[in-house]
Amino acid sequence: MISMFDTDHSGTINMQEFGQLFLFVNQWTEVYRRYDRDNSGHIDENEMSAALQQMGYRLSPQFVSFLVSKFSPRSRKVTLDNFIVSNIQLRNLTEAFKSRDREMKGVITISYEEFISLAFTSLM
Ligand SMILES: [Ca+2]
Repeated sequence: MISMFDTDHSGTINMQEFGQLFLFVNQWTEVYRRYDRDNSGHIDENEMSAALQQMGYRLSPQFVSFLVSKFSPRSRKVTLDNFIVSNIQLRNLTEAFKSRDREMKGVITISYEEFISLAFTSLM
C-alpha cells in the first residue's frame, strides 16, 4: 500500500505522502466500521455482501463468498487491510472491464494478451 502513495517514486514516503496515506486509511477505517454492523471488529461475509451492494456492485452471493475466502480462507473474516485491498482491486478491475464494455453488456471479448495486460495494469 505504501507504494501506492509514493507518488514521486523515491522508494520511500515523505511527510506529504504520509499525510495522504494517513487520510486514506482514516477514511477507509470509517467505511469499515460503518459496514461492521454488529460491531464485532471485523467484516463477515454478510456484511461484505451488504457493503459491496451499497457501493453499487451487482455481485452474486457466490462471488462475494469467493472474494472473502480468497482474502481470508480460514476465518472468513475480512480485516481492515484486506477490506481496503479487496476494494481497490475490485474497483480497478471493474474500471478496466468497463473501459472495454462500452455498450454496458456485462460481457467483453478480449485476447489473451489484452487480458493479462488489463489484469497487470489493474493490480499494480
Ligand atoms: Ca461484523
